[in-house]
Amino acid sequence: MKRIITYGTFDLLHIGHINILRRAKGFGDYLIVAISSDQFNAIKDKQAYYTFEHRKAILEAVRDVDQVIPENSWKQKIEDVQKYNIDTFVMGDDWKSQFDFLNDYCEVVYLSRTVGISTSKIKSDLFKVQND
Ligand code: C2G
Repeated sequence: MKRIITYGTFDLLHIGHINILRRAKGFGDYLIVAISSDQFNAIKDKQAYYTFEHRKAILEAVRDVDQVIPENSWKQKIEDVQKYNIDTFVMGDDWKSQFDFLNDYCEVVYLSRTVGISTSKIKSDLFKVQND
């Protein structure tokens, strides 16, 4: 069984998230998603609309996702890859080369982002609609 892992905030789940999850699952049989805790989002300077618990429950309902774990630190990836016996690490290519150090532990794959959608775009578009 090939095991895949990916990381992110996954706030206000949208087609860009679904595309990367579906494509990541295509590399194997079991997909683990590490979602940023609310505390780690503060470190990433991201204010998620949904709490960690809600983002976790939403992702757990996504067909391609087999397990959701918390991401609490930038430093946990090597330990995660070993602990969960990961074959392939997948991220969107906005992170290209940032995680190449994982090549010593598993396959590292960067996939093209879905153009034209992001959580911040959703927030700013809704703000505009509200204020038109
Ligand atoms: N993504 C995508 N296309 C988009 C938007 C996002 O492919 N239009 C991908 C990102 O490249 C990432 C994943 O969806 O692989 C999750 O994106 P975010 O929730 O924005 O996660 P991020 O803040 O990039 O956190 O340790 C890694 C970090 O936790 C990644």
